[in-house]
Amino acid sequence: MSETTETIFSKIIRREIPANIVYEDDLALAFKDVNPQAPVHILVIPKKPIPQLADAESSDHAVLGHLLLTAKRIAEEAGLKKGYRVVINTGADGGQTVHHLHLHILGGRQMTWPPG
Ligand code: DGP
Repeated sequence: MSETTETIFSKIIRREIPANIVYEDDLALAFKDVNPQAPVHILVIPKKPIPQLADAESSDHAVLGHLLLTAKRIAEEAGLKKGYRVVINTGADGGQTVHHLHLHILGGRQMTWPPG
């Protein structure tokens, strides 16, 4: 398991830095990405500081399922009726820059494949 470190997302959870928060419950927080790559770009994070998907454990199955269902709910609330993409960048090759697990919800435009 990679080392658990303090990240900017921990500070957002604790309201130490501002973010445009769109959803919160006991397990998860969702807020608009500061550098949006689509008309809708929202991040969903667990409050538990799991650094990356590769560090998730069997005991995290409930929170991982909750993150996906939360992403679905937020996409519905954002009006993404035509579809959307959910992305988890993991580790260096995955392009992860913030080492606190997060799901990107991207929508409001046609996505392309393959991703970069
Ligand atoms: P990733 O490359 O998958 O680790 O994505 C990290 C995302 O986090 C990136 O799209 C930009 C976003 N981000 C980084 N710092 C902040 C911040 O301080 N506030 C918000 N709202 N988003 C941030």
